Amino acid sequence: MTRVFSGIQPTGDIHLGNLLGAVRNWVDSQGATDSVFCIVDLHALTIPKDPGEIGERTLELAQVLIACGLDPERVTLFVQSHVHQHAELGWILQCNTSFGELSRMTQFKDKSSRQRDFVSAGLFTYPTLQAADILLYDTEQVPVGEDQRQHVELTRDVAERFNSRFGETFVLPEAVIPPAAARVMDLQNPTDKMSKSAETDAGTILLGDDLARTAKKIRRAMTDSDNEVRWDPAAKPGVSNLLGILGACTGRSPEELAGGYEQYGPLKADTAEAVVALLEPIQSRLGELRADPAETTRLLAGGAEKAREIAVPVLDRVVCNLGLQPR
Ligand code: ATP
Ligand code: LTN
Repeated sequence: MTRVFSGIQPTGDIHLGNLLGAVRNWVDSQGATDSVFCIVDLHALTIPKDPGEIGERTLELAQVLIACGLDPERVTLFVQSHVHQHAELGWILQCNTSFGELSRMTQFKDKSSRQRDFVSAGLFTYPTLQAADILLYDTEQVPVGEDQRQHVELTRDVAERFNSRFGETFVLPEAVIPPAAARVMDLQNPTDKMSKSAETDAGTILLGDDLARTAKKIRRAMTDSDNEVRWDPAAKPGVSNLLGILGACTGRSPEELAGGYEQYGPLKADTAEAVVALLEPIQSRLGELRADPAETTRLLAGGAEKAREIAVPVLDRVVCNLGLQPR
């Protein structure tokens, strides 16, 4: 089976865009692939946080992922800092990546320009830790959003360079980017993507939101004034976003759905109903998991054990090919 690896940062609350654009694809691929999913808490350290915050959010994110249907029996779900090999390989790869390569990373340019007081060295070397995440598992495919393509390309370049200097060591991974239709837009600002970091949450559907509030946010979604229901993301971003969400929830195409509506009202009502139906069972499972946090902790410990079974021999291979003194 194809080895798949992806990582998600424990920052911010998970929203409908994350669910429909990423997490649901992970859930659907269980069983057909050999998947490893990592909550990348060490990556979250690159931007200053209060003590304890990352730990709390890590547990929450694990609960959300499991509530969304990720099954720790069928995939490997674990926390990055629980598997020391990530940090160790991250250092080795830092020493095989050039300053120039890292300087070209657009995520660094973006994120560093938004930090006023303190730009950590870790924010700059972040992509080498991400490369370690991926290469430690002999990963073939990395499902990520378009914004991460550059980091996966860098990972390939670093792996190729290492292989040519030290002999065949790493499998070369490939980014798998979902189609743009999987992009959920902000309900109030439909030309921007739905995002954790939006200024207000009126256009964002959080997975933990009260369902009555969720339905209300959808009924109040921004649409345009001509009152014609048509799938046309460029000319009619608000209506197309609702059709896209309804389509993603019901497994139908947005174009086909558009033909069934004459007015915005019924489209909004049906979209609200479909989203509530999607979120209801997730919230009820989330409630159970929150009532028993020890269960999630136990599942994560099991995940880290499975992860180490793959990561330890790969790091041994790296150390051996580098020619360090055997341990
Ligand atoms: P931020 O809002 O801070 O940019 P984010 O909400 O984009 O964060 P990430 O942690 O960067 O979330 O992404 C997690 C996953 O969710 C990625 O695979 C990303 O492509 C996907 N994703 C994020 N937002 C959307 C969206 N609006 N529609 C579809 N997929 C999304
Ligand atoms: N950089 C990614 C998160 C991430 C990741 C990974 C994704 C860290 N390590 C390994 C795929 C594979 C982000 O910011 N979304």
